[in-house]
Amino acid sequence: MTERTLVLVKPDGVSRGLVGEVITRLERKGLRLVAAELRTLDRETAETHYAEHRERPFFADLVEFITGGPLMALVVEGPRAIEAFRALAGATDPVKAGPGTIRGDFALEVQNNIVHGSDSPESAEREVTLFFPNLA
Ligand code: RTP
Ligand code: MG
Repeated sequence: MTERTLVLVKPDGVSRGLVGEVITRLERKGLRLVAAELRTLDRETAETHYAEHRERPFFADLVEFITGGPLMALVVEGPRAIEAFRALAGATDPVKAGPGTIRGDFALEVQNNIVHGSDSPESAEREVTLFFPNLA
């Protein structure tokens, strides 16, 4: 069944010139771009996006990081797109992410891990609507 997921190339990925690399990898996998926008998040949107982590010790740093420069927001579609993109991204901690994954190939630090991908159908719906309210 076709589903949609929200992918972010985080500010570290944008500043390192990895937008094209991420898009190439997801397109090569067979996923399809539905929407794309380069934007800098305001604090409120960032805190809403990462609301599940509000009580975590890294939350303030995470919000600083994700609002610290432009990010590339993408809506991506395909069969099991949520799981498919999370597999392309690799583990949250880039040192544990396998070689061949985006995080495994391009990152070393847990916060600066290049990409975000929605983690469930419920998160995907919430996040796609947050970033692209006009998307049907
Ligand atoms: P994401 O939400 O960004 O796709 O990443 P994820 O599901 O793999 O990981 P999650 O547990 O949701 O964490 C969200 C983001 O917070 C940063 N983080 N920092 N300093 C830390 O210990 C720490 N832990 C997580 C990362 O940027 C992570 O992707
Ligand atoms: Mg997450």
